Amino acid sequence: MTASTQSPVALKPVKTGPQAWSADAVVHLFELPFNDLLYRALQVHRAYFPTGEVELAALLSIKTGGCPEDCAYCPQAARYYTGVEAEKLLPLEDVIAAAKAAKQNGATRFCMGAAWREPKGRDIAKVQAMVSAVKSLGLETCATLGMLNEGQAQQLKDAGIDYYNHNLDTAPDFYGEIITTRVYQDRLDTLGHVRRAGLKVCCGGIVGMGESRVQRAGLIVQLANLDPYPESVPINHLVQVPGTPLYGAEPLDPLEFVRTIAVARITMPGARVRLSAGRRELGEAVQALCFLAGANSIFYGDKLLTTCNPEVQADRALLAKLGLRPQLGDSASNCCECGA
Ligand code: SAM
Ligand code: DTB
Ligand code: SF4
Repeated sequence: MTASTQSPVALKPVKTGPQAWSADAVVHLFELPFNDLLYRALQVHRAYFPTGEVELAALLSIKTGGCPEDCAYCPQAARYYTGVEAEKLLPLEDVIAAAKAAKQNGATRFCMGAAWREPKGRDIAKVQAMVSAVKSLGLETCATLGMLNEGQAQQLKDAGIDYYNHNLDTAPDFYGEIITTRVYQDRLDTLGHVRRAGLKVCCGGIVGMGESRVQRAGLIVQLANLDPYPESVPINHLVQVPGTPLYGAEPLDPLEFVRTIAVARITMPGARVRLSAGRRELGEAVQALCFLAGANSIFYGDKLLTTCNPEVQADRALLAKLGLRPQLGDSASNCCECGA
């Protein structure tokens, strides 16, 4: 039996690697009958993640609002009147308190987000202290701070960060409709700096912004052909926030969102595919389909950065109802107060 005819369960679970997905091949996946697509995605998911646990990633906005960029989806852009006020960088103690609470709730990864175009030198030093403190609690660390240069990526690496989140957001040919204050190549450059510094990459995008199916496929092509593809792939469903240009956009068919998750799973088989923003709006039944389609990570906690996420109790109940087990951390049984 050749590799291409082997059943997926017999495939060696290689976690990352180049795939060279063509645009046609990815569009073809999107166009499969729904059940055929989900069946393929489920096979791939089972082969690469036999135990099927769901990662719980906590998210904290360490610097909210006042951002100079013009991302049309974003409530934190200073130029849109969304009710989000600009705040200062959180003090270290607040970040530590949030990380301890997240760990106590069962999260294994802690992501710190800042509404910056890019961090300044003095910002990085403060974030380095946050990363070290959170890591010492036994949590995986991630930050999303905007564009990074090579030196900044290395500084975060030196502080012990595990992942850097920087999204491509959409397909190259739709990008200009959404953001004009930086170009696609800027994002690819940051991802290159992150990779070369030896960090794990968390990179995904948003769907439901008025893009076409071919453009959704175009985003997946970009992600899957990163070499290696990201270890972590957040797929956000646009949260429509009043005051942003995308408020009132034509809503995406929820089954198209499920398809996007399935295609991400098939094309990036070893990645953590995260069902990210928009879960409240999707409801439980669509989320259940997303888990079937290969999502194996969620943002966990009552708030995303500025918008609402399902409540922790509701997520626990949903996972229990579906018989899905949360991923345990290396030191999940440790006391978060004393590290014992
Ligand atoms: N400022 C940094 C940046 O843009 O890289 C980091 C924070 S930014 C809020 C992180 C990501 O959140 C964006 O790239 C986008 O994918 C996602 N996001 C922001 N607003 C969203 C919304 N309203 N709905 C869904 N996803 C959103
Ligand atoms: C990602 O892809 N989604 C998260 C995280 N990375 C930083 C952010 C979602 C933000 C949703 C809008 C808000 O809460 O402001
Ligand atoms: Fe700023 Fe990031 Fe929001 Fe864009 S997505 S406006 S860069 S906070």
